[in-house]
Formats: sequence, structure tokens, C-alpha cells
Amino acid sequence: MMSGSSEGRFTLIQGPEMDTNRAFRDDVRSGLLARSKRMSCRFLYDDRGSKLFEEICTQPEYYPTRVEASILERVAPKIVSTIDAPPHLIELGSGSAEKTRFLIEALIERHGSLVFEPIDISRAALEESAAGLLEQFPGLIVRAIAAEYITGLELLAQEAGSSESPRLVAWLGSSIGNFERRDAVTFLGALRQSLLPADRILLGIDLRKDAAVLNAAYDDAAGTTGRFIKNLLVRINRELGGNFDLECFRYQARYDEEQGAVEMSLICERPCQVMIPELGLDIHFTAGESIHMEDSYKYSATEIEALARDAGFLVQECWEDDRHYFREVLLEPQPEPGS
Ligand code: AVI
Repeated sequence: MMSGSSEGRFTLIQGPEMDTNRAFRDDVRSGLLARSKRMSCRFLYDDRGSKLFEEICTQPEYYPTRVEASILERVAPKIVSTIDAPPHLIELGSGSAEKTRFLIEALIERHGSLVFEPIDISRAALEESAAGLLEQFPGLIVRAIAAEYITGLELLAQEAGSSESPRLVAWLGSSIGNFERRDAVTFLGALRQSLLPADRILLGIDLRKDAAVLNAAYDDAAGTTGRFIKNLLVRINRELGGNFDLECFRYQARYDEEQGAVEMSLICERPCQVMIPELGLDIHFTAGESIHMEDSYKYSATEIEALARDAGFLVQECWEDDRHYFREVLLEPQPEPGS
């Protein structure tokens, strides 16, 4: 619920509803029938999964959230000073918009007012975070878009012609790290298509670092990350009538230095049979067999340059923390070759 003082400053654009149930069923079926079993990490975020992810962000070992917040707190005024005209601020996958506050504050300080357009699949998360932001910032207008990233991007593309303001698109939290490297280029390239020359992307990206730091960050002592990953089996049991015995599976996170990725898996500890009646599946797991659940890719400075270039951007400026754990990268769209 918006309070009286926020009235008229909030609108929500509902994108086409995704058939998540269908996509989930297809993904579980193909993932469990594959020679190397795997699941897609996009299904980790049901209500409980989203809460568990928030809990991960507060674990002492999981540095990315805190480090990125500290960078943004320090450099937000510098970031916003790189854009002359008052921009609209767009955020992809905004969730609670906790770190975005620093950008919002700096933009309002500089220009007096701001249009903020968060894109998130969760309508509830958008409404909740907007209520807090509108109360805190009287100069703020929120136009929330409830949609998947890609659909939200298409809605943005349709708007591109109608707005005179440049857009600053924030994609924080190193969410790009959950894409395979090639898919990250494809996704950023698609984003590039919906931008005009004066627009910028602010990309928060986790850097390659010591394996011990990464292994601890993705296998916290309190076991929160393990619960978050195992929650996908809970979801299969609840939504598809499965009978996964959680005790049979052990969570494992392992940083592969060569790939530059933390691989998160569930390892079957003893032979077991899993039935998923809604999918007509009866699957055998051997002892030691794994289900690949998620990857979190880390980037070097050279890899960031290549990612930007291959997706049609130039790195305009970067900001890091003292330990070089995390980087904010400002990307400038480059003209298409031949245009
Ligand atoms: C959302 N994403 C950037 C997180 C990450 O760090 O890769 C997801 C995560 N999975 C386990 N811990 C955090």
C-alpha cells in the first residue's frame, strides 16, 4: 500500500504473465533426463528461495552484497556526474533496491527529482520496495515494470523513442555471473539493442579472486547457501509431487580456477529412486552422482573488457573496493559497425 504522500508517484506496468509453471516442468524434465543431471538456477527464486537469498546476502562469508554497497555508497556521486542531462534510472532485477538507494540519492541530490523504472518479475517485491523509496525520497517518481528481464527490455525498447532523457540502466549484484560467459555476451548484446547513444549501463560484477574466499562465500558456515540450493528440490516436491529425500543429497560448492566459476551442485550420497508423478518420471540416482545447480562466473579486468567489446560496448569508467573484490563498470554503447 502506498501512503498518502506517495500518491500519484507510483505506477506499475504489468508485462505479459510468463507461464512459469510450464517452463519449470520442461526444465526439470530435460535436466533430470540429461546424461549429466542439471537444473536451471532461474527457478531457485520462489518465495522461500528469495528469502533464503536475502539471508545469504547477510552471511559474513558472502562479501559481494556488502562490498558492492560500500563501493556505491562511496562513488555514487561520481557515477551520476558522468551523465550530463538528468537521466531516468532503470534497474534490472531490482528486488529490494537496497543498493540502488545510493544512486537514487545521488541523482536526486544533483537534479532535484528522478524517474526510477525498476524491472522485476515479482510484483510484490516492486510494490514493497517502491513504498519505502517513495517515502524516503519526495522527489522520486517510480514506474515499475513487472516482467522478466527480456520482456522488460522490450518494453524499454518501445519507450526509447518517447523519452528525451538518457537512461542509466543499473544491473547490480553480479547477476551477470550466473550466465555462461557466451550467454552473458548475448544478453548484454540484446540490452545494447534497446539503448540509445546517450544511455549507459552500470554493471556490478564480481572479480576473480583467491579460491578460499570464493569457496567460503558459496558454502557459508551457517549452511544458508546449501538450504537455498536444496530448496529447488523442495519446490519440485511441492509443485510437481516429487519425493526427493533431502537427506540423500549433500550441497557442494567448488571454485574452478580455470573456468573462473564457482560450481554449485547437489551430490547424491547413496543410491536412491526419485518419483515425480506430475512429470511421469521415475529416476535412479547412483551414489556420488551430482546434479549441477548453478554457476557463478567471476571476471578479470581483461575478461570485462572483452565482454563489453563483444556485446557492443566500451568501458567508460570503473570503480572498485580496496581489496579488488568487486567492480562497478560504466558501459557506453558503441555504434553498430557500418552504421
Ligand atoms: C544472484 N547471484 C549473483 C548470486 C551469486 O553470487 O552468484 C546467487 C548465489 N548463489 C549462491 N549464493 C549466491
